[in-house]
Amino acid sequence: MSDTAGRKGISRRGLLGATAGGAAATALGVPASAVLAGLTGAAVVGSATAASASPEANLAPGELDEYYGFWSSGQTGEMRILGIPSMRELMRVPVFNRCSATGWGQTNESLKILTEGLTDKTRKQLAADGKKTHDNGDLHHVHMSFTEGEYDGRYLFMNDKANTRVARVRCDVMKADKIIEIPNAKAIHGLRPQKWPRTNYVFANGEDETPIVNDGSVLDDPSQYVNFFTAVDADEMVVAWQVMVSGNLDNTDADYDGKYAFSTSYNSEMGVNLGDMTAAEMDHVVVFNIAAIEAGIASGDYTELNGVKVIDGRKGQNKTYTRYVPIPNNPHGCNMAPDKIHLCIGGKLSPTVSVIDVRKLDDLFAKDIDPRSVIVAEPEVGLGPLHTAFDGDGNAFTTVFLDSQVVKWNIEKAVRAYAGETVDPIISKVDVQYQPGHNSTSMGETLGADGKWLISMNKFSKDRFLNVGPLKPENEQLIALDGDKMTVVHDGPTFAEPHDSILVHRSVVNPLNIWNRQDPMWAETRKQAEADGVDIDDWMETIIRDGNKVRVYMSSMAPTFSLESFTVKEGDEVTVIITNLDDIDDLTHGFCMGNHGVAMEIGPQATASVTFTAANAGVYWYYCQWFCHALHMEMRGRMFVEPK
Ligand code: RUQ
Ligand code: CUA
Ligand code: CA
Repeated sequence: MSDTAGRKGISRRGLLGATAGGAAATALGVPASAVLAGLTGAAVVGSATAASASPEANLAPGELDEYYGFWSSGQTGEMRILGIPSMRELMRVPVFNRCSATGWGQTNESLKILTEGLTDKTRKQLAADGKKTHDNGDLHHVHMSFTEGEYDGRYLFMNDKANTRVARVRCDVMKADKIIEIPNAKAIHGLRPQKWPRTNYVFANGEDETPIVNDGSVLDDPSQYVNFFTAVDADEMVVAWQVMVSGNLDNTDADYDGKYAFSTSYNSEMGVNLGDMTAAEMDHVVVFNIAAIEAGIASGDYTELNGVKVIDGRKGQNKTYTRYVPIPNNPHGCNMAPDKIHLCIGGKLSPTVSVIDVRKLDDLFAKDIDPRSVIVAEPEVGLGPLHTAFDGDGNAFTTVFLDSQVVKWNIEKAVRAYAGETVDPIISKVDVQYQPGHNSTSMGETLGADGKWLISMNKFSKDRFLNVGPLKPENEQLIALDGDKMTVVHDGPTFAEPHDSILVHRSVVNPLNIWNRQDPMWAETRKQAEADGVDIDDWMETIIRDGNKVRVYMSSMAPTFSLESFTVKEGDEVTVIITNLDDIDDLTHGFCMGNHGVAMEIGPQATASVTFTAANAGVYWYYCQWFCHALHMEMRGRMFVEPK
């Protein structure tokens, strides 16, 4: 199947009518794969239900998926890659977490990425705890870079709510290359790339309020508490500017014109407990005027705070930068429709989705019109609306947490109903299991929304799976979109937590199979090797002593390390640098130093290094911990630690 053919509307299999046939055949005990192979083709063509356009979820073994799913993992702190529609988990990419398998958080290359963007306060905190980096994260939102409203396959950006960070993952190797801590803000939650003209900025919301000067002199004076909206320069991965706002910030999105960004706030009250935070009838959405903010920065209308240029966009301040649109009650999700017009805000405590027409925002800023007049629809969708996804036909899919449903509704009809017409915008509802948070549609946050698949990411699985103890998996469900119908076709248990995802057509993503030797990931290591007179692109078996620091250079080629053994002294700080000289697809080696808590991945043509202390005299085996060869078990060697 050509990639572009599968992208719009009906799949090849849908055209063949294999879906309806597959379901019928499965009921009769015929494997769906047999139907796909055309074995029962004649019966399918003759079937009255064969006209169904419902896409086929079951892939035969070896068959490739049509979409990449890029998944957040919540409090696990990693990014995950799934194949859609099969829902097979393809890869876990450690980002904010410490990874036992790959050595992320331990190798010198990953530690550089994890530590270079930290603030001084965090360095102090880590040093106090004897740590180099945080080893946890809370990764909620993964989004791809855009060019003119379409995914461009360059980068994925993601937040860490736990430790106020933003990370970027390179799509060519699927590894993080930049991680920065955001100054001033606390708890980066909502995160979205700019869609138009390209992702120059990544917008990031600080969810938690703190005193402007957070030095321990202020506790219970809400008037001194603020929150920060951050624009990260997506190319350089540095903070471009921040806007100080009133209320807190939850989720964010950007328009398709490159003019505005938006953030929901559930705590316009600036409360510090549940009662306070839910006290007001109305909270708000903050609208950020990008060009005005850039002009304000350029003209010097900012305060410098911890090295960041901060614009004051609080209520009652300069209204050219921000506007506050009142929204009922503790709003949450913030999703821009691919019609380029409608921004959908999930009401959470209100059963409504508030729809903003972004074409009215120019007047909101220029003419000071009533902020509520930019609302053009407010359909009642059910209890606990959280997030909204879209197809390419003007329809929206909103998760309703308390009702445990996904609700399909038509945006245009909702606008007409709001204007007084008697028309019901609700098209259909489907029960999901249970309590959905985010949902996502195939290509749904781009101009190429294709309305084929919907994922409902549910916070609870309850009775859907075998009991595994008090801690249960969550459940993400694949829903086939077929005309007005939504059909749950797959339950997928996930470990903490299927927070959010994007479904990206595979034609957009083209990762490498083998690392490029000149990759910047190990540039520092290369520099050190050059200083040591070692060529890391070639066979290496060099040991450099530099005081009590020892650098051990070796190569790996299945099934051997170039060094069968090396000797150091008790108390030495040992750095092992390995280049994997194999340049074969899928031939990853590992290095694990027994009883030292040291292990790492070395991909084909990659260099990786790790530093540890040889604290105890004796013989220690190191081994390849990535199955690579029939003689993988024999791929090992000894470190001899001489007594002092
Ligand atoms: S937010 S469940 Cu962290 Cu994405 Cu809405
Ligand atoms: Cu090399 Cu296993
Ligand atoms: Ca509130």
